[in-house]
Amino acid sequence: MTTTTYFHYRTCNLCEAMCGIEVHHQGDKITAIKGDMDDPFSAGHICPKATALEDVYHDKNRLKRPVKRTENGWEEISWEQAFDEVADNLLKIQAQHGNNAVGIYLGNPNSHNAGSIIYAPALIRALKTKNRFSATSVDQLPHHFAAYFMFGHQLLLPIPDVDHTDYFLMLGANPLASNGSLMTAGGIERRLKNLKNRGGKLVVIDPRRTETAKLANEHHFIKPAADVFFLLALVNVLFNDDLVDVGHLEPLISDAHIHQLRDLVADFTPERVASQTGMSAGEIRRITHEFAHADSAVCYGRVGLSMQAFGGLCQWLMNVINILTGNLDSVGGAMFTQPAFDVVAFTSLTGQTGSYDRWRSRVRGLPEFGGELPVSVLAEEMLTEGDGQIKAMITVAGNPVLSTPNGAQVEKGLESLDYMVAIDIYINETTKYANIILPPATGLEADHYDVVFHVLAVRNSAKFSPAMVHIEDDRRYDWQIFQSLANILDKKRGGKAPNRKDYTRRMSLSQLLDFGLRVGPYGVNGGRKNRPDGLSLKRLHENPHGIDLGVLQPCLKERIVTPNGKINLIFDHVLVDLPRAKAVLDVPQDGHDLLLIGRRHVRSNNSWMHNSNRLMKGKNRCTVMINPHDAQTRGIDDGDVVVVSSRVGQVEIPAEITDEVMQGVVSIPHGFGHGRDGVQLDVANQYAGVSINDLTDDQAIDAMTGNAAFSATPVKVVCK
Ligand SMILES: Nc1nc2c(c(=O)[nH]1)N[C@H]1C(S)=C(S)[C@@H](COP(=O)(O)OP(=O)(O)OC[C@H]3O[C@@H](n4cnc5c(=O)[nH]c(N)nc54)[C@H](O)[C@@H]3O)O[C@H]1N2
Ligand SMILES: Nc1nc2c(c(=O)[nH]1)N[C@H]1C(S)=C(S)[C@@H](COP(=O)(O)OP(=O)(O)OC[C@H]3O[C@@H](n4cnc5c(=O)[nH]c(N)nc54)[C@H](O)[C@@H]3O)O[C@H]1N2
Ligand code: SF4
Ligand SMILES: [Mo]
Repeated sequence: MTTTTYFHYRTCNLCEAMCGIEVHHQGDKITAIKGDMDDPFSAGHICPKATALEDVYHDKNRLKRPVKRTENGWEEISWEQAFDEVADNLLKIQAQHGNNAVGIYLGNPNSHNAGSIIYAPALIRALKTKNRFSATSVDQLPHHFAAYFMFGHQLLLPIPDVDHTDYFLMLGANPLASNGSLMTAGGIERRLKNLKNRGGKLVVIDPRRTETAKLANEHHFIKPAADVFFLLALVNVLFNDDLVDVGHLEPLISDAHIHQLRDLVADFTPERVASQTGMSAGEIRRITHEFAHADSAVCYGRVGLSMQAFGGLCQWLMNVINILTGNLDSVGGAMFTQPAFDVVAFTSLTGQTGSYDRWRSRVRGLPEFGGELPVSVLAEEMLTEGDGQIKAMITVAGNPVLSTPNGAQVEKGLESLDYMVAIDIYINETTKYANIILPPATGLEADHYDVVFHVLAVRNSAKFSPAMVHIEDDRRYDWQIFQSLANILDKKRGGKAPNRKDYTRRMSLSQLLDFGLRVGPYGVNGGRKNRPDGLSLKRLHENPHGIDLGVLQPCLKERIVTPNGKINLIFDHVLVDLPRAKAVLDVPQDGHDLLLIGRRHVRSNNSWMHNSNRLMKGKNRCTVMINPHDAQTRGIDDGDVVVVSSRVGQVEIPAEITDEVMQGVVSIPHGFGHGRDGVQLDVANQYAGVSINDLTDDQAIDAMTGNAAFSATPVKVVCK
C-alpha cells in the first residue's frame, strides 16, 4: 500500500456545473477531494456532492460485476454469460411478440457520461424498437421542442450569458440548489453575485422563496403553472408599449411573424392575467419595461417552466421575449456555445437534427420526438395487453420508479414484465426488478469528457478527465457494455455484420473523442479556426485543468439550420396550443385543494446520491412544505405527519410550516421513497422518505410536447 499522495485532476460529472476537482489519493484510497483552483471554468468551486464521489467510489453496495436474480437471491455471473443470456432473452421476446415488445429507458446520468452519450445509440439501433424513452420527457423536452422548431436543431439551446448580462429574469429555476441547468456554470452563486455587484439585476419568479430568490434583487411569487400567462402578458406589453426592437436579428426574422405575434398575444393583457398568475398588472408592466430598457437582458426558465402543463408554450415564449428585445445571440443575452466536440455540427451533417411524429405510442397515441416517446406512457405500454405491448425492458442509468409520474404504476409495469435488464451500479427501486444487472465502472474510474455540458456552458472550454485508476480485467465501462450488447444482438440475429461505418461498433472511447476534437471547430484537423496547435486528445492530456476557449460569441447565423436560414418565430404547434391557454385563462380557478410542486436540495442528486452518509445526515429533508395559513386552516402543526393525496395515490410525510411557499402551494422533494423490499442501499434505506411521484399523475402532460406536467399537481393535505 503506497503512502505517497497523488493529485488527480478531473471534472465532477454529478451535475451539469462541470466543476474541476483535485482528488488526493494514495493508490486507490482517496484522502481528499477539493475544488481545482486552476480549472479556468469553475475556478475552484465545488459543492458538497463532489466529496461524495469518494463515497460512491468506496460504496459497498455498488455492483462491480454482473448479477442475476435467482431463487436464492442475486448471484454474480461472468460478462460472457450475462451478455449471452440478455441477448437470447431479448431476441426470444422480439421473435415472439415483435421488435417493439422490448422497451428501453435512459436515465439522467447517461448525459453525464461520455461513453454512454456516444455509444448508447448503437445499442438503441440494434434493439430495433420504437419503444424508446428517457428522462428528457420528465425534464427538458420543451426546450428541445422549441429549439427544433425555431432554430432547426433540437440541441441549439440558447444559454444565458450570466457573466455579462445586466438583467436576469429567471423563472422556475433554483441554481443555488441545482448548480444550474441548461446553463453549465461552475460557481453559479459567485457569477450571480458578480452580476449584482456590477449593478445588474436578478429577478426570480417562483412559487417558493428559494435560496436563489433570497439572493435576488427581487422575488415574485407566481401560482404554479401560470407562467405562460405572465410571459404572454410580457410579450403583450412589449407590443403595446412599443418596446419591440429585434435589432441585429432583423435579417433572421420575418415581418409577417412579428405582426402575427402581436395579434396572437392581444388578449393577454397584464390585467387579464393578474388573478391567474397572482402577480399585479403594475408589476408585470414594470418588469417588462425594465427588461426592454436594460443594456442586455435574458429571460431563462428551467424545470419549473418545462415540467408543467404549458411547458412548450413557456419555452417558446422565453425565446420570443429574448428575440423581440434583440437579446438572442447577443452579449449578455441568450447565446449559443461553440463547443470543441461539436455534437450539433456532427448531427447536422448527418441530418440528425431532431424529429417529430414519425410514430406514435400504441395506447395513448402520443407522438415521438427525437426518436423517443414521452415516458408518461411507459407504464400503460407495459400494462395494456395487445399487439405491441412491452414485454421486456432495459433501463440504463435510470430509476423511473422514483423519477417518473405515477411511479407506483411504473412499478406494477416492471413487475409484470417477462424480462428486464438494468445497466446500473446499484440494486435500487427500479433495478431490483431486473433479471440481470450489468454494472459499469464509472465516476473516478472512467475517462470522461463532457460531450453534452460543454454544449450548454456559459463559456467555451474543453477538458478531458482521465481515469484515476485502472480497473480490473473483469470490469467493463458503460461504452463497452453498449458496444458488446449491440454487436452480440446483431450477431445472434444472424444478419449482416455490424455496419463498418458505425465507428462506435469498433473504436474505443478515446479514439472517438480524439477524432471529434480534431475535426471540431478548434481542432488540429479542421474547423473554423484550423491551426497546428489546435485541439486533440493529446493536447487535453497535456492540460489537465482544462483549456479556456473564450467567452460566448454571437454565432447564430452560422449555426442555425432551419431550411431558409431564418428563425422560425411562430410554428404550428403554438397556434394549436394558444387557444388551450386562452381557455384556461377564462375558467375561474377553483375546485382543487392545494397545488404540489417539487424541490431540489444541494446535497441530493435526483434519486441516486442518497447512499452517502455525509450527504444524508442532519435534518430530514423529505418534508412537505406548507404555508402557515394553509397549515392553520387544516389544524396542522410543524412536524406533524400529514397525509397528502392526489388522483393517483397518497403518502404520509412530516409537515414543514414555512412562508417560503406561497399560500395554496405545497412542496415535496423528488428522489426519495427508498427502504422498499429488496432495495440494497444501506444508507438511503435509513433515510427512506416518500416518493413525490407516487402523487404525480401520468395523465398530466404538456399537450404540446408530451413532457410530464409535475408542477401544480392538485393534492389534499390532512392531518393523519
Ligand atoms: N443538488 C441537486 N442538483 C441538481 C439536481 C438535483 O437533484 N439535486 N438535479 C439536476 C437535474 S437532473 C436538473 S434537470 C437540474 C434542474 O435545475 P433547476 O431547474 O434549477 O432545478 P430546481 O431546483 O428544481 O428548480 C426549479 C424551481 O422551479 C420552481 N417551480 C416549480 N413549479 C413552478 C412553476 O409552475 N412556475 C415557476 N415559475 N416555478 C416553479 C421550484 O419551486 C424550483 O425552485 O438540476 C440538476 N442539479
Ligand atoms: N416529481 C418530480 N420528478 C422528477 C423531477 C422533479 O423535479 N420532480 N426531476 C426529473 C428530472 S429533471 C430528471 S433528470 C429525472 C431523473 O430520472 P432518472 O434518470 O430516471 O433517475 P436518477 O435518479 O438520475 O437515476 C440514475 C440511475 O443511474 C444510476 N447510475 C449512476 N451513475 C451511473 C453510471 O455512470 N452508469 C450507469 N449505467 N448507471 C449509473 C444510478 O444508480 C440510478 O439508478 O427525474 C425526474 N423526476
Ligand atoms: S456543483 Fe455539480 S459539478 Fe460542481 S461539485 Fe457539485 S455536483 Fe459536482
Ligand atoms: Mo434533469
